[in-house]
Amino acid sequence: VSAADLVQRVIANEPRAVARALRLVDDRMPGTHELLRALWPHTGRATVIGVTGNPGAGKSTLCDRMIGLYRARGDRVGVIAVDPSSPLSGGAILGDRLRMSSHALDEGVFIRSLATRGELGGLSRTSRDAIRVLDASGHAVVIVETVGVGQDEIEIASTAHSTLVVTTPGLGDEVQALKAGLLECADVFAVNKADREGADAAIRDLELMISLGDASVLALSRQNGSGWSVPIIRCVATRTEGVAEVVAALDRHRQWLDTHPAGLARRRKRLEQEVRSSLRDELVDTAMRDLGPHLNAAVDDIEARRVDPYEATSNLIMRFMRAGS
Ligand SMILES: Nc1nc2c(ncn2[C@@H]2O[C@H](COP(=O)(O)OP(=O)(O)OP(=O)(O)O)[C@@H](O)[C@H]2O)c(=O)[nH]1
Ligand SMILES: [Mg+2]
Repeated sequence: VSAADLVQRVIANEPRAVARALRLVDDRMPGTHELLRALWPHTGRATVIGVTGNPGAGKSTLCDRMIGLYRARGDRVGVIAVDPSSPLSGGAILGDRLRMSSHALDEGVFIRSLATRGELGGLSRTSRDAIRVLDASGHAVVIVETVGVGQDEIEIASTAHSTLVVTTPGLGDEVQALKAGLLECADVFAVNKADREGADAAIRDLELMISLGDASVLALSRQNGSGWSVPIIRCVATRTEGVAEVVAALDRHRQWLDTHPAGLARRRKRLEQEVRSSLRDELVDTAMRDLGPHLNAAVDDIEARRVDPYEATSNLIMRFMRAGS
């Protein structure tokens, strides 16, 4: 198929074309750039929701039930399940697929897993581009599920319009550190598995952490006077309890983003971040293409202590700039 043909078929939401476009993006095949540029005018309509939280918190189950509610109001839903980079939690993708399998036969739901490539920033770029493909193909809601264990995963979740952080009662201290990172990016909290003991304590815990977090500069810029305070919603995903409240909170957050000055400022900041990271990715890619052979030589020189790493880097940059001019 020709590139223009693929674009038309993606926009028409032909499942095979969408799958093909996602594969292109995932493998960064030649032509990816052109495809994304051609799709860009057709993007910007989807609401992107990042779902993150500790392993096994019930993210996929909750997503499955949220999809049900979005479908009931006629929204098409795209899901990107990001494979955790940690080999410890490998195999989660199968779980994700399984947990959302109730929508497997629904043509209005497109679920796709993305694998970690291991290169810096690679995964967040791939997921951002995959979101664009699902947006262009007319999915009103795009959900990105990541396990909130690494910086990468949290970053991906926070490129979304709204970030839903899922936690569970009774996780204990090991999760406090994890929570601190998650806390910063949460727009909505779901305390899932509220059928278990300790849900009240978990909610109090979160309220406390959020109020303490208020004191930090970062949290201040996010909350005070911003017109948005992070709701904490109790749910039991397996019984579809609290799920409508989660969806409603996410709707309200999207409304806030579109109308409140602080929300608009945040959207603008996200775009700026995207351009920065896109610039970084493209620069590094281009530089590596040009400098590939010289990189080895530089490493040889550093190893033999003929040059220090700082000068070696400056030399490479100078060489790259000369090549470009
Ligand atoms: N008791 C109880 N169990 C739940 C609830 N929600 C999910 N579970 C169970 O928790 C387990 C993990 O659920 P998943 O939805 O796969 O969790 P996840 O966060 O997507 O897991 P990973 O993607 O592997 O990190 C499954 O056995 C679910 O049935 C709940 O509200 N209550
Ligand atoms: Mg999952």
